[in-house]
Amino acid sequence: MSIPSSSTSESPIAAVLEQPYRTGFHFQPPQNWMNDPNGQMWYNGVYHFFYQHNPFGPLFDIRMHWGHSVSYDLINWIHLDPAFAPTEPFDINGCWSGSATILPGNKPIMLYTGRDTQERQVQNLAVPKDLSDPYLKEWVKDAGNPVINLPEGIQSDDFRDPTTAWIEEDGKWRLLVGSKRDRTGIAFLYHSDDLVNWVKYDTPLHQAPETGIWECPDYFPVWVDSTMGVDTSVVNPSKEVKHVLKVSLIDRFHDYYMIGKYSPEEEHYVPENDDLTQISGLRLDYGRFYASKSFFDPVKIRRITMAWVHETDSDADFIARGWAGVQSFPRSLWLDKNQKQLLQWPIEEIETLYGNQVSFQNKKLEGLREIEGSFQNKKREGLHEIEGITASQADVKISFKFDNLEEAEELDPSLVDPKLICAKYHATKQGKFGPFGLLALASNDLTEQTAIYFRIFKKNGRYVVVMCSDQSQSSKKEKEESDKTFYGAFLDIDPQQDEISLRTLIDHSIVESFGGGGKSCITSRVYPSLAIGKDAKLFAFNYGTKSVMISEMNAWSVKSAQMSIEESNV
Ligand code: DQQ
Repeated sequence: MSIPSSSTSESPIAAVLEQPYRTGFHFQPPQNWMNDPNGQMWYNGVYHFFYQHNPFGPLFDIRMHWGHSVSYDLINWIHLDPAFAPTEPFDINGCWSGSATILPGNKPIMLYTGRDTQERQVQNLAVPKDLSDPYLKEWVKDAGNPVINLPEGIQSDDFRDPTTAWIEEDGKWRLLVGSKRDRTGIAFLYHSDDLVNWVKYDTPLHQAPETGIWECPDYFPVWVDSTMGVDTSVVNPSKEVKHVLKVSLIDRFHDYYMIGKYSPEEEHYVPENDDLTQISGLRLDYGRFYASKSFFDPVKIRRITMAWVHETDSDADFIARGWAGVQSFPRSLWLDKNQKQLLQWPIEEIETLYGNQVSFQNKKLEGLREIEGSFQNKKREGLHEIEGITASQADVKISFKFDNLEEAEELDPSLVDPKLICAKYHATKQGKFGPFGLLALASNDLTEQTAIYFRIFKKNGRYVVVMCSDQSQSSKKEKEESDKTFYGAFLDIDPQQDEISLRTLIDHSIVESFGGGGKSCITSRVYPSLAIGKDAKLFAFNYGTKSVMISEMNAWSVKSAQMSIEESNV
């Protein structure tokens, strides 16, 4: 179907849509507060996206609603009225996060957390009122709610965010609910014959000490040898699968995941990288990306995840803007060939928004003379401007390579946290092999820029690649008004063999980067005051003393998606 145009200048929300930090192709509701993605699914030709929402204002309100938008392509969105409001004794204090499950016979249901009259967290069931409504606008909450009560010994506010349910060989449904006991994070496992009566297993599916509450658990199978997605409920898969358990750790505000095997006989999960408590724990994204939730897309046989990209400025800014919260661009995810981590990549539908393209190959960025201290780029050295596209709304793919890395600097062995490495070796500190990468949302005088860059070190006779996002110069605003953090991740590649590739989606106030074909991802939320709209620039750069070859660069202007189509216009 063709999508009609969204709100125009006569619309009351038009002024909001023209603000400089509104995104062009990252999902946002027309106004007010949004946080976690909830209950995504594809049903009868339509993608549904629900989200934690305060429909009355731009600040978090514990009495959450479920916002609801639908789409035919995951790019353009039709805005609907909230699907759930806190109205019943079992959710009167808030309809919190939850997940969709499509039952055999093609019937969707929703399981979500309610905060009841006594502010206890309980799990509730809801079904669409009218399956023939293509947008499933109205939902009926089950009269028997809550379907899962707070377990004994668990604090009333430590029990939430049910996963998509899955069916096992015994024909029974399973689901997980996030929780904690003292500082031990827990994924409780339940089973049910009918999705209404649930019984908890004595032993959780998995738990880990010193991780705090596990919010928004996400649990799904991945093929060991394919980029395609697997339905959560696959029974007797035709090929080998592993299972991913993702948990959102609020104490660290990051989404961690494990890859492992599910043992149905023992009803527990055996992770292969159980190091959630360590700095080396795997994360979906090393920047701002929280409460992610994935779903299986049967149309293109893929698994897609999205996450809340939270603001970093103040409540006063949210009020002035009239909104807060952005969603990450939908990402396909699958298991890397090495079976040790996931790969993530923006869904291909982004190409429907592509405008002008610029490209080049084999461009050398010469090494710069050695300088003392930080690089003050008054002479604009080491830069190559990428012109001819809208630099504030773009998709950029660039690959770098070196001939010989023998002279790489030794990495101080005491530096094990990549975030601290990035803070020490920031974007304007010269090295040998790096920093090199992109300067996104840069002002003409370079006083504002978000650098996404790499450095190559040697450690124990091997090469180590560090990927960083330096937000210390993203905005001229004061620290209190803007996040000046450095984000960092190791990139698991061999820079002698592999090119170092970077893909970055730039969208006014969000910079979402994928290193090494999606091995390490870093999302930044930034508020430039000069590098806005047409005044934003984009550069490839190298401030290292060694030359680097850009083997290939392709960049596209990305047109605005229609994010707030009113249903009456469809
Ligand atoms: N947000 C929801 C909770 C969830 C948290 C409340 C994660 O259900 O645990 O808005 O951001």
